[in-house]
Amino acid sequence: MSTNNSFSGIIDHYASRLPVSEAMKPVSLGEGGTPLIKLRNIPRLVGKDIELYVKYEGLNPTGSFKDRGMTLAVTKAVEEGSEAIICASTGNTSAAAAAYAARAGITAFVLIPEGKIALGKLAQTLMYGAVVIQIRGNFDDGMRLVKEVAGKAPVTIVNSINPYRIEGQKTAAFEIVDQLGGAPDFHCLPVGNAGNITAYWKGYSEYASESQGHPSVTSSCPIMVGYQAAGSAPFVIGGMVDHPETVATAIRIGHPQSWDLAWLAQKESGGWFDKVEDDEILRVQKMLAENEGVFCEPASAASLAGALHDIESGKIPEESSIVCTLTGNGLKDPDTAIKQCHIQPVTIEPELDAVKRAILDRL
Ligand code: AN7
Repeated sequence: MSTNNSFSGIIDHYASRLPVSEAMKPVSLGEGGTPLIKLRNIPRLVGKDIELYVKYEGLNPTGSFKDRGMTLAVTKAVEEGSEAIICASTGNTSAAAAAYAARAGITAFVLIPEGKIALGKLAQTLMYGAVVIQIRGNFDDGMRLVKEVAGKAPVTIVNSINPYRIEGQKTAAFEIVDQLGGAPDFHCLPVGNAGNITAYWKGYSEYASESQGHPSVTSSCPIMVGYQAAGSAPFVIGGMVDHPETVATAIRIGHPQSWDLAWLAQKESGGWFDKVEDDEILRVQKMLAENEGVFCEPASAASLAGALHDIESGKIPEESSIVCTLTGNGLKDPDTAIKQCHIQPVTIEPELDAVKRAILDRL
């Protein structure tokens, strides 16, 4: 789904800032280089003087931000001689793992919670030819099993506990600073395992420390804000959740893997975690599509839904610049999208009069 053909992938583009060698052969699908879209209509609708941007990660090759980390994790796995990778996933990691494994000519094993991943993600993962293992349990069960099995079999884990995933994903923060000419005041993200908020914080921090002593580059760090679905909100509750639930299946995670690092990002940046109800997530997903022409999946809308709530309350003050990461493409989850569209298509006979009536009825 990438739109930027001149961008040759994050390893080539950011080699000097990544743990890579000259000799390395990137396993790439041209990930990264995603648009940062300034919202025009929503700030007006909410009546606030804010600069609000979305980083549209749904335009990566497999339709989510996971590609940034997966290109590096799979490149390294291949370099180290691995012939198979494994992950637990709520859907997007499995799609990315499957695609990059296909590209590298190695095998991907993915553990997914039965019946709880969006249709598009399942379709992708099967098409790319991964070995799909559905478990009668949730993501957290899958993650526990992956860790256990990886100790006993010759497979490389490519969940975000693999440090190369975080290294690859930090490049999104570099892009935002380059696109805006500096860091935003606030950066809002949906949080599941908390790998991504950890990665962004690493990216912003590295860029900011590099620009010290270079007066021409003004880069500081944003305040990091993480939003969770109300039924899967361990960072808000302050402890693990054993039976997470949410319509945003991508972030249906109760035992986050990057627990300590995410708290560090929150503390160091002066940010916070909050939760968003499912109906609010869906309302904002539709609002964004309808008013800006940007279609993201439900989990991604949690970032904007949370931000709008905090803008409304004044916790995020007027005149702030805010970036919300839209982590995945709306096409990933067609079932949830169609279910919430109250205006369904009309069906008519293939005749001019019938078309005219259908149009006039709606003007
Ligand atoms: C669209 O695919 O964990 O806080 O297994 O797919 O870094 O976990 C997905 C996570 C946000 C949360 N938005 O990111 C998986 C998986 C979307 C996602 C998250 C995910 P993290």
